[in-house]
Amino acid sequence: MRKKAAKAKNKTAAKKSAKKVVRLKAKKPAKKAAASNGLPRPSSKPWGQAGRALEDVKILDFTHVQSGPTCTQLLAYMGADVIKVERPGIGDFTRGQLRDVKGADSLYFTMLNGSKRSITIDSKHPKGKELLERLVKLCDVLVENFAPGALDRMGLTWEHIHELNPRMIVASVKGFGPGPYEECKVYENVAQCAGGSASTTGFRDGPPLVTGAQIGDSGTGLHLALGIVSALYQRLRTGRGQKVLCAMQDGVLNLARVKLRDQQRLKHGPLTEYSQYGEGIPFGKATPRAGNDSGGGQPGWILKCKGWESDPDAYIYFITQAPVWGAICDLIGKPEWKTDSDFATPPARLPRLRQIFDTIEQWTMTKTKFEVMEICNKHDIPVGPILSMKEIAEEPSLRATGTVVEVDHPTRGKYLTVGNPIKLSDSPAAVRRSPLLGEHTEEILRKVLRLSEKEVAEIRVSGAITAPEKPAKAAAA
Ligand code: CAO
Repeated sequence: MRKKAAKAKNKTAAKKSAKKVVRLKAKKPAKKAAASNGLPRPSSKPWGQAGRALEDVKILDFTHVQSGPTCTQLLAYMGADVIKVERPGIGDFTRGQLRDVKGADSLYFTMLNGSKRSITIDSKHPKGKELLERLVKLCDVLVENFAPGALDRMGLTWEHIHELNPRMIVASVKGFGPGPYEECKVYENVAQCAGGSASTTGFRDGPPLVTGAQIGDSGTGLHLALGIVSALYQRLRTGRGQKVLCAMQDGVLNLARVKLRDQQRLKHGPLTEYSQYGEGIPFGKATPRAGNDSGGGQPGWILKCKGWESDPDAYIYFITQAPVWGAICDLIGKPEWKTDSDFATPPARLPRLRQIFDTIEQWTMTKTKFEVMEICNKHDIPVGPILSMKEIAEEPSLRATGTVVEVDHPTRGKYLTVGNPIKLSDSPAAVRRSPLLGEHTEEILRKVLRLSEKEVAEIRVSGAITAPEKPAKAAAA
């Protein structure tokens, strides 16, 4: 009996555990479904061969100059089909600006419009308007950086676009957001000044300075690209487009946020990491210009290296990061500073930064910037050689990663451009040369808008895509 009972017990246990197994098995697919979040199965294609990130996205690109084109070029690198609309016979104004090769599109244009297609349409011509409306219906995103009101004057108000295509995302760069300056035209340096960069750049005893990096134009273009990709993602849920606005003033301020941080810190005392603190110079009411002081809590400065007398770029940025202070002292021949109470701790060093950097410079001046870099990196000391654009253009590692790319152009020959600085492991960037003015007009009319030969011929003579031509018969007569 006991045996029978034991057997029965075992059977029930076995059944229970079987049920458990079954239950576990049954749970698995449910778990899988939850994890998939409605996404397709992971592709089994080799990395980089599953299409590109924005492959199915069509962009109607009304951008010009720098801010907007930076954005759409990045989207094109990510795989979007970017159709750049340009005025017939003129195009993006920058095609002819800062021209270095006679008759060829300028580097200003070519380096901001790679991997795009160009269609010429006169947006003020009735037939041109018709073509644009058809493109609006087909595209996912319209990007523009005209002066305020210009798009509306073309008849492409948000309401009209939304009516034609409720899924359309309309992305704009403007100089300022809503407010007293919203009607103003804005270029790079205006934005650097209005966004707080210029007042905080330069030396304390000199005028405000603008930076070489185009944080107003290219910086805002980057912000806009993020806005567009986010709107595309939201559209997957909502099914509708939205307006994306990036004001250049806001973009610059976002990049200068550490200076707004310092503005607020001023209420509570001096900014001790600024060298003016160590020099005993009182702070005013606003964040001052900090020369080459580092923006973070680890003091740094630009120091001369061997050859500085003749080479304007023989300098290095040197950071006296606290954890490697001992190594720095040994390198520069000041081992006693490791224990000297005037130098041993970061707070003790703050009033003596000038003296410290002058002493480090005596050492860096005996070496080239690359030698300093090599020696310091062995000790984990953060330093940055001041690289000239010539050195960057010739740097093999930047070529190898596709950050600097050489492309061939039919009228200017080979030129260097900046490839995609954002590397996606499954979506390698395809960097192509910039298009000639209207190079893809007919291709787009035929293949995107699916117009017949007759329709294309009619448009050609209408003056909507080129300067009006005489019809063949009239020309022959
Ligand atoms: N067909 C017909 N007309 C066209 C056209 C086309 N395909 N493309 C553009 N145009 C017209 C526009 O309709 C506009 O005409 P209206 O003023 O009569 O409506 C005109 O060309 C030029 O537009 P714009 O005012 O934008 O150009 P601009 O050279 O006078 O100003 C800029 C340039 C950059 C100051 C201004 O566009 C701007 O403030 N943009 C927003 C901020 C920005 O992006 N600045 C970055 C510039 S990069 O440093």
